[in-house]
Amino acid sequence: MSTAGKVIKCKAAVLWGPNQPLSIEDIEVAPPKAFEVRIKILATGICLTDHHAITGAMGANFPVILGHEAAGIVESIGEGVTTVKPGDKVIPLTLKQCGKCSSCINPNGNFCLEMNVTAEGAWNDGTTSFTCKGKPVYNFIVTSTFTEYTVSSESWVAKIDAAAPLEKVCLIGCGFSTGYGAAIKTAKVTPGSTCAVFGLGGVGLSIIMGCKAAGASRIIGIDINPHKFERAKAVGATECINPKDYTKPISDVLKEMTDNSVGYTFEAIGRHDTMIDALASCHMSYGTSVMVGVPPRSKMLTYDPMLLFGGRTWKGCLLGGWKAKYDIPKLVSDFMAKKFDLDLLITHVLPFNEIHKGFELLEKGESIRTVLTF
Ligand code: COD
Ligand code: ZN
Ligand code: ZN
Repeated sequence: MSTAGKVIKCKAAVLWGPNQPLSIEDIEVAPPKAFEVRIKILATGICLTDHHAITGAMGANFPVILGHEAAGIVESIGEGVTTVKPGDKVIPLTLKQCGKCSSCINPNGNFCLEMNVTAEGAWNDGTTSFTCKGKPVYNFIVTSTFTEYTVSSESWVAKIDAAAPLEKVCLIGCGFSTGYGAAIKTAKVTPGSTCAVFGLGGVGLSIIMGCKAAGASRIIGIDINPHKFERAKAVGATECINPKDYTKPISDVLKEMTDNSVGYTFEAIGRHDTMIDALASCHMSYGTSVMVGVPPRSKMLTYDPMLLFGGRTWKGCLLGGWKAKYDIPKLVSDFMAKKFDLDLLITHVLPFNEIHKGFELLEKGESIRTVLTF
């Protein structure tokens, strides 16, 4: 029996307030209105940003359904939707693409200027698509994927290859694309170059995969936790170093190791001191450093402008710089063509009802990515 046009009752993990446990609840999901898409979620990763929303480090309206790194199948579409249809495999997007604003029409922009309209977790008319116990439940970055069904807007949904394994390509919705794009799309790493990656969590590993795919000949991983080195080497790092093993600044260590030839550096930790270290570690004249880690909120950074005076480039990026609606399907095709291996990032696969265990693994630093399946 078709569910199109009807309210769907299903299970979702609802967060009623900051620092509360995620609660698996029965919720109602409204049918998609004009230009909306209702999606049956089949796999979702757990990302650090979801954890930030639980702890309050990232703002959200409550109650909320978190989750933003997923893949699923379109269940039904609202009036006017033309780019996806029921049955299509899709990835819900955390960056919309209106296709018309100055950012969308520029080949180098991916941060659509219309992004702020849905920042409150409700639609433009103030409504939400979810209810639980008679109360409206807000969405998270328009994705809300810790639920069996979600509703998104057409410009926030990308149709992907019908043969794609959803329990793997869900990572292309956030963490993988962020790191891989930082190397390929934002830094535009060149073949034969030397790269250094600060922070060897899931984002750092994805950066390494991007550097490798771009043809870098040396990729140096840097982390204060040497347990991270093995996996970093498995995804493509040619060597790994621990700043704690040296007394001199890490930028000097890298300079000596490479005969002063580090073309690209990446910061995937989210700390001011390592952002400066990464900047100082790329070549003083032609080097590029990309800030990928989310900087601490509302804190200013002081740095010596001489670091840039010689010609270095300092950049940042969101979702690796990809134009989400257009580039995410291409990344899925690249995965299908075996250009990279997502299995190297997936350390755990759990059923959705074990979501708490997934967050515990994240808190203890035991997982790179946990994928929840429905
Ligand atoms: N020096 C070297 N390594 C360090 C240091 C230090 N001082 N401090 C910590 N580290 C290491 C840790 O040992 C760890 O291995 C690594 O840094 C960080 O890894 P994780 O696993 O904590 O984090 P990730 O890889 O999941 O990445 C998260 C970031 C911290 C990079 C976070 O800022 C982020 O998610 N950035 C992506 C931003 C983005 O665009 N997201 C899209 C929307 S969610
Ligand atoms: Zn994320
Ligand atoms: Zn736009």
